[in-house]
Order: sequence, then structure tokens, then C-alpha cells
Amino acid sequence: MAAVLFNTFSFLREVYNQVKPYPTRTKYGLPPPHKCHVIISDEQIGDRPVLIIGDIHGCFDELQDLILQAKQRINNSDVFIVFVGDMLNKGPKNLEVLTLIRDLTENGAATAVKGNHEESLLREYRNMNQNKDYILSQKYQYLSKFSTDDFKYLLNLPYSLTIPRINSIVVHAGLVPGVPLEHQCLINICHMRNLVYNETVLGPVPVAHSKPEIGVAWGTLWKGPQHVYYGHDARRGLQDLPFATGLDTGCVYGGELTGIVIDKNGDKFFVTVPAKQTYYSNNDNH
Ligand SMILES: [Mn+2]
Repeated sequence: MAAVLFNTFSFLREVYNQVKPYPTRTKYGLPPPHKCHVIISDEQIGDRPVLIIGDIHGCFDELQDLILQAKQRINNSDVFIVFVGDMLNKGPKNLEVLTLIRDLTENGAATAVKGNHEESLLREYRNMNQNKDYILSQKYQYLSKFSTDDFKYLLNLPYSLTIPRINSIVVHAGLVPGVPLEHQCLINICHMRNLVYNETVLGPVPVAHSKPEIGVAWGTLWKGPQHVYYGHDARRGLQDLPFATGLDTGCVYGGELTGIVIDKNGDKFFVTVPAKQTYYSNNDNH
């Protein structure tokens, strides 16, 4: 009898280990989106080339120019646009950027992942609602123009997009090699820049860091098989690596807005628009 119970228990524990939910802890204790990891099917994209755009931070004019430039280079045919997060905050025209992205998304022409700045503005939204006397700092004043649906859209942005058509994954910040996507820590996906290998009795274990001075750029250690497109690392600028492409070229800091067009044959080219001005400066390009 005891043996039967023991075996049953072991079996159930094994089943639970297979199906248990993986951690969905997020920065600031925000609720996770409906789906943390989303797959974009070939049908959703159709024949359109994919245009992946780096961190926009409210730089609406440059965004419009970048989309125009990309389309002109493919004879004005339609593109399917993917945003790598940090579409908002710090820059001049946040509502305009959000409205355009939501319109494109509703028309099946775009999709996006969540960046750490979308998390920060959701934290501010929660503070506003928790405390009627909460005063939004100057930086977040633009949120007073956002609708409930805008916040709902932002909350439900996933942390990763898998796009089999171009054998790629899109995240805001990075991935830890050797860890299946659905086991990746959401905080790392949205905040990491570097990797350190810690020596353990199990052998070297990769650990993510957000500080660029600890370890090495994670993308240099990513060996595929899927190519990862990401943002979040304006300090390093464009990173054109064998299995990873970092697209944050610091537009809001007076750099450039960068995108990459990938057609269905896998042919790629970069598009870039210089910032019209320096919109924001700080010592720490978060
Ligand atoms: Mn970022």
C-alpha cells in the first residue's frame, strides 16, 4: 500500500514538474500580460517583409521617416513591423507614437514586445490610481492623455515574440543562452545587457546582468539557432552579431533610429534616420 502511494505521489510530482507554471515575476510586481511569449505565424505576416525597429522613446517624426524609408526601398510594398520595446518615455511625442503603433497593430500590420520603459509607465499608472494625491513627475505628465485602453494595450504587450518565418526571436533586452524561452526570467528578458559565467559544481552557469560593466555583451555569447533582435543597449549602439542584432542606436539621446528589413528569403538591410535633435540626456542610457 505504502509503495503504491509513494509511486502515485512520485508520478504526480513528475507530472506537476512538467506542467507547473514558470516564474512570471516582473519588475515592480506588475501583473504579467495575458501571454508572456507569443508566436507570430507565417499567415499573420503573409508575403510582407518584416521591419524590426529599435527603441523609439517617443521620437515620432523619426519613426515616420524610418517607416517611409524602409517602404521606399522595397518599392512601397507593405511591411509587417515589429517594435522591440521602449517605444515610449523620455522623448517628445509619446501619445503620437502609441496611437500609430496601436493603429498599425489593429490593422494587422505591426506587433511589439514590452520594454522596461513600458513597465515604468505602468508603475506610474498604478501609483496614480492607488493614491489620488500622487503627483506625476514632469517626465510622466504625458500619461494623463492616455486612455484606459492604452494602458490595457501596454500591460498586455508580451515579453517575447517568436517569428518562425525569419527564424527569429524578438525581446527588449536579451536572453540567457541554454535556457528555454518559457523558462527565461521576465525581468532579465526586459533588463539584461550582459552575461557572467559563474563557476558552480554543475559547471559554468550563465547569469544575466543589467550593468554593462559586469561581464560581456550577452549577444556575443548567443549561438542561435534562432536569431535574436533586441534593443535596450544604446550605449553599445548597433550590434550586428552572427546570431543577434541590437537595434538601439539612441535616437532620443540625439543618435539615430535604426531598423532592419528582412524579406521572406532572409535577405536583410538596415534603415536608419538621424535624430532631429537631442531630446534627453542622462549618464545612464536606461
Ligand atoms: Mn530599455
